[in-house]
Amino acid sequence: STGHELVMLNEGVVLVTVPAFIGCLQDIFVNSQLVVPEEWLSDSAVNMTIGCSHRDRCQDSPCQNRGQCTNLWQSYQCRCPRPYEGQDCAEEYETARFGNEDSQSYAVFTITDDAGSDITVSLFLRTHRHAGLLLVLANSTSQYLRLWLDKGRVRVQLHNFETLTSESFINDGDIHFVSVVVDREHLVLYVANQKQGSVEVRTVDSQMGDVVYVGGLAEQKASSAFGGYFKGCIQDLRINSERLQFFRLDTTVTSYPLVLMANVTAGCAGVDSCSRNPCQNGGMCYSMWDDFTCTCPHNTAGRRCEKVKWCELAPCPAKAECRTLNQGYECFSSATFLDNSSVLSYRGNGRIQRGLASITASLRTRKRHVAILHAERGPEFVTVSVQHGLLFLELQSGEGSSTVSLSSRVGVSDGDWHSVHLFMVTPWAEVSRWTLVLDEEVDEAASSNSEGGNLDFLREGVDIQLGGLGPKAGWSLEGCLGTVEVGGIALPYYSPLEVNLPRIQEEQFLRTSPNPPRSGCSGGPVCQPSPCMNGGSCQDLWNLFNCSCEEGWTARRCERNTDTCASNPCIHGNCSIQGLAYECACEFGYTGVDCEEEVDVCENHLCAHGGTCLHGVDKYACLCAENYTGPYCNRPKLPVSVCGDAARNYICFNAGNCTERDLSCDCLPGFTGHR
Ligand SMILES: *[C@@H]1O[C@H](CO)[C@@H](O)[C@H](O)[C@H]1NC(C)=O
Ligand SMILES: *[C@@H]1O[C@H](CO)[C@@H](O)[C@H](O)[C@H]1NC(C)=O
Ligand SMILES: *[C@@H]1O[C@H](CO)[C@@H](O)[C@H](O)[C@H]1NC(C)=O
Ligand SMILES: *[C@@H]1O[C@H](CO)[C@@H](O)[C@H](O)[C@H]1NC(C)=O
Ligand SMILES: *[C@@H]1O[C@H](CO)[C@@H](O)[C@H](O)[C@H]1NC(C)=O
Ligand SMILES: *[C@@H]1O[C@H](CO)[C@@H](O)[C@H](O)[C@H]1NC(C)=O
Ligand SMILES: *[C@@H]1O[C@H](CO)[C@@H](O)[C@H](O)[C@H]1NC(C)=O
Ligand SMILES: CC(=O)N[C@H]1CO[C@H](CO)[C@@H](O)[C@@H]1O
Repeated sequence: STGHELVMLNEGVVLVTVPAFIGCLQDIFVNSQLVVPEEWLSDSAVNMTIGCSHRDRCQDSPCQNRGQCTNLWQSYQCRCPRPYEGQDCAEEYETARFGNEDSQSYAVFTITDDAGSDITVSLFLRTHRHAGLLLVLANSTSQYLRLWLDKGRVRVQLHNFETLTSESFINDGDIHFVSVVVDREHLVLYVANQKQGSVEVRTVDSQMGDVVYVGGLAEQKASSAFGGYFKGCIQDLRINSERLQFFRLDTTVTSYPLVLMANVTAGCAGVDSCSRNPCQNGGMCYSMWDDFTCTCPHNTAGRRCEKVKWCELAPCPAKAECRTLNQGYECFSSATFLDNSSVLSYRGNGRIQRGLASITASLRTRKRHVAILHAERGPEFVTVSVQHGLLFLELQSGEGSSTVSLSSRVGVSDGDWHSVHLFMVTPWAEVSRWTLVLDEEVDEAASSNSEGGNLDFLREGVDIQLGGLGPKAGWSLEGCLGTVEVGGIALPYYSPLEVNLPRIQEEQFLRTSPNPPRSGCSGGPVCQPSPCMNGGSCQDLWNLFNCSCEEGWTARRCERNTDTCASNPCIHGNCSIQGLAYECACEFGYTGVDCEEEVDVCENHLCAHGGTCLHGVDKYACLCAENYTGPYCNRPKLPVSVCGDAARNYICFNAGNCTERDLSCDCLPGFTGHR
C-alpha cells in the first residue's frame, strides 16, 4: 500500500521502507515450517495481537476543525486545513495583532534558503482598514515584492512595476485568506482561492539572507507610501512551505526565523473601540470587531461625526454666503465703502499658527487711487492699492529683503467686480517672488522682479486697515470689497453678535474698528439730487451717473442747448441752426454775430460824381452835384431849353427842343413826355 516501496533484487524481494506492516497475517510458512503465531508472541513480538479484529480509527472523527482523517488501522492521521496544526488539528497558529492601540507595529523575518524564482506567499488577514502595508520581500538592493491594502483591496507589486489588485474588498472585518503565487513568468493573486488576476512578470530571485517585513517597514515614512502601518490581524503566514511564526508554536515544521518584532501582540480580540467615545458632536458609537461606526446626528458628517455641516445650520445673515471651513465656518459677503469713515481695522486673535503668504480680495470701484489693505509694523509693511487705475502690491517683509512692487497690467477702476489673488510663489521659502493673478486670468499673471518675505508679521498685534489708510489719512475707497482673506483666513464683516453660531476656528482675524461696515454692495447716491439740468433724467450706473437729456439739450449734465435759435439770438436778422451753433442773417442796416450793430447807411454809399450821401431811416439818398442826376447821380444832366415869353413860357428837359410855335417839346431819342 502507499508508503511501502519494494525493490527487486536478483536474489528475491527486499522490503526497503521503514514503516512497519499494518494488517493481519495468517498461515505463514518459513522453510516449510508453519510459524505458529503463539511463538511470535514470545520475547521478540512487539505490538502484535492474536486474531484479526479491526476498527476504523477515523470513526470517532478525531480530527478537529475540519481536518481530513486517514485511517491507519492502528492509528489515524489528520490532514489539517490552515491555520490548524497538530495531531488532531486542535492547535491553531497564534494570530498576530498589528496596530493595537494604534501603535506602529511590524515584524521582520530572514529567509534562510534560496527560494529562487518560485515564491508563494499566503496568509489569513482580518482588518477594517482600507490601507496599510502587509508584507515586503527585500534584498539589499530592492524591495522585489510588496503586498499592501489600497482602498480596501489587496495589491501586490513585483519589481516595483508589475501590479495586481484584487477585485474583492477585504476590509470588512472578516477573515480572508490571501495568496500570491509567483513563478518564472507569472504573478497570480488569489483571495480565498479565487483568482483575482494574473500578469506576466520578469523572473524574481529570492535568496538566502533576504528579509521579509510584515505589517510595516522600520521607517515610518517608507511605510506611509503604502498606506502606513497595517492595522488588523495576520495568521499563519507562509512563504512557500516555510512558516513565519510570530509566536513559536510548532517546532517540527520549518520556519524562517523572526528577527525583530515591534508592537505586535498575540491574539485578535476585538477592542471595544467605543470605550474611548470616538464619536464627536453627539454621534452614537457602535462597536464592531476592532472598529466602530458612528451614527452622526443631523448636520454632522465624517467617520467620527467630526465635520459639522455648519452651513446647514444657517449661521450667516441672509445676504452672506456661508462656507464650511476645516474648522468651523465663515460668512462671506461684500461691504460698501463710501469715504474715509468707512475704513475698517482688524487684528489677529493671537492663535494664528499658519504661514501667511497670500491675500485674496474682490474689488469694485471707479476711483483711480485708493488703498484696499494696509498694515505696517516697524520697517515691515504691506499695501494693496489702486494707483492710476492699476492694482498695486507694495511689500516690505523679511530681513534685508528689498521692497516688492507689483502691478496689474490692466485697469481695475471701471466699476466692475475684479478678483485679486496675490501670493508668494514659494511660500515655504524665506523670501520669494510674489505673483498677482487678476480675475483668475492665470495666463496674464504678473510676478515681481524682487523677492519678499511672507506676511507672518500680521499674525498678531498689527492693525490691518481695510478700505483706506485709516480714518485720518485719506486714500479712502469708494466702492465695494468682497471678503478679504489673508493666508486663507477671512477678515470677516460680521461681528460675533451678527452671526447665529460661534466661530470655532482657532485662527481668526477680529475687527477692532467700532463701526460695522455697510453690508452689501451699493453705489453712492449719485442721482440724489439729480445732477442733470434742464429736465434731463438721471441714470445710476453705480457710482457713475448718466443724464438722458430733454430734446434740445446736451452735454454730461444736459447743460448745453442744441436748439441754438430757440432764444432768438439774432436781434435784427433771421436765425439759422448750424450744428451746435447758429448764424444770423442780418436785416439791411445791421451787422454783428447777433445783428446787434447798426450799420452806417452812408458807408460804402453809391452816390457817384461827388454826390453827397444823405442818412435816412434805413437807407440813404444821394444829393447830386451840378450837371448830374439819378438816384446815385450817375447820369449826366442834359441841358434844358426854354421858349415863349415871360407870360407864356415852356421848358423842355433833357436836351429837348422847345418849339415857339405851339409851345411843345421835341424829345431826344430815348425820352418822351410833354416836357
Ligand atoms: C509499539 O507501538 C507503539 C505505539 O504505536 C510505538 O510507540 C512503539 O514504538 C512500538 N514498539 C516497537 C518496538 O516498534
Ligand atoms: C510602537 O508604537 C508606538 C506608537 O505608535 C511607537 O511610538 C513606537 O515607536 C513603536 N515601537 C517600535 C519599536 O517601533
Ligand atoms: C535583489 O532582487 C532582485 C529581484 O529579484 C534581483 O534582480 C537582484 O539581483 C537582487 N539583488 C541582490 C543583491 O541579491
Ligand atoms: C476724511 O473725510 C472727511 C469728510 O469727507 C474730510 O473732511 C476729511 O478731510 C477727510 N480726511 C482726509 C485725510 O482726507
Ligand atoms: C447714457 O445716456 C445716453 C442717453 O440716454 C445713452 O445713449 C447712453 O448709452 C448712456 N450711457 C450708458 C453708459 O448707459
Ligand atoms: C427774413 O425772413 C423773412 C421771412 O422768411 C424774409 O421775408 C426776409 O427777407 C428775411 N430777411 C433777411 C434779412 O433775410
Ligand atoms: C433842335 O434844334 C437844333 C438847331 O436848330 C437842331 O440841330 C436839333 O436837331 C434840334 N433837336 C431836335 C430834337 O429836334
Ligand atoms: C460845374 C460844371 O461843370 N458846370 C457846367 C455845367 O454845364 C454848363 C453848360 O454846359 C457849363 O457851362 C458849366 O460850367
